[in-house]
Amino acid sequence: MKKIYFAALLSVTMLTANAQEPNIPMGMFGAPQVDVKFDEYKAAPQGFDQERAGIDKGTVKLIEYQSESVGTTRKANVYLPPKYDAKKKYSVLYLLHGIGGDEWEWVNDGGVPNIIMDNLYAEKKVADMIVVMPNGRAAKDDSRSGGYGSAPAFGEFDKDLIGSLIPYIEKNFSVYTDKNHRAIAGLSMGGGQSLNFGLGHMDVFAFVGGFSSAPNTMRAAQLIPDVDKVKKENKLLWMVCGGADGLMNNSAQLKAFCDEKGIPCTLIKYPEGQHNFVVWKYGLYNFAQLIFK
Ligand code: FER
Repeated sequence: MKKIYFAALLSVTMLTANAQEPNIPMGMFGAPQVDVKFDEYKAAPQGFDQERAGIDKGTVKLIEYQSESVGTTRKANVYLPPKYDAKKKYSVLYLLHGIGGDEWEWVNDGGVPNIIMDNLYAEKKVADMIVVMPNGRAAKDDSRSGGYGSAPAFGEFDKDLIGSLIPYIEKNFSVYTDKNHRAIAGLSMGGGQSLNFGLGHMDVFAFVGGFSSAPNTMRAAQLIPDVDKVKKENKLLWMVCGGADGLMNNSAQLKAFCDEKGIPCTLIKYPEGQHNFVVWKYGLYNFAQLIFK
């Protein structure tokens, strides 16, 4: 029942114009209308998201920090890789949730980021990194009950992220503190946030990923006012979206712009993929292997 309600709300919202909605017609049922050349889809190997016996495991820790912009104590989950060693230095991936989620969505609702990362570590396919999963709803009430009404709070989150969370992480964990060791990616609303904040703050993040990014994604010409700057400063702009996801245009309009301007950018269409963790797990699995390298 909840699912049906959510799907109905999603399609109604997609057809309703809002300030950040694409300037591109969404078409019947939000079908993709931007003509774009997708990058090659390569399936993830069987078992990439299954817990494996006999390998070292990381841990997920809930942290609390004082948010200057929101004025409250806020929470985030932090994945520390197997054998996290404070004598070493790690890069940081900030991994954001969707409109119905919070700091627990990736961990508890089917994203299994710790399993995906543990498996990648065991196969030596990722650089040393920790993964920070914040609450992206920058409001005093940052609970899931906010629904679509909390969309503006998602837009405010960069102030909290850059002003309070990043400094907290850099003070309390053994991590590098420069843009070349920070990445941002997320699912749906979190994908839009990652594209907006990642490209909007290229002095903070060099690696940017959007998985099934939502209509909060800014239009490409606004997002990338300076083509030369993004070519110089961004090290990775990587997106995936399900082929059966009505939100494809948010990613496709950015990909089309980048292709036209010669900006390196990846957009993979997950075959028949819908708006769910099948696509988002694939996103994390691939994005994590491309960053900090
Ligand atoms: C919308 C459709 C989808 C929208 C947000 C979403 C703010 C987000 C979905 C998600 O995060 O799963 O029109 O407007």
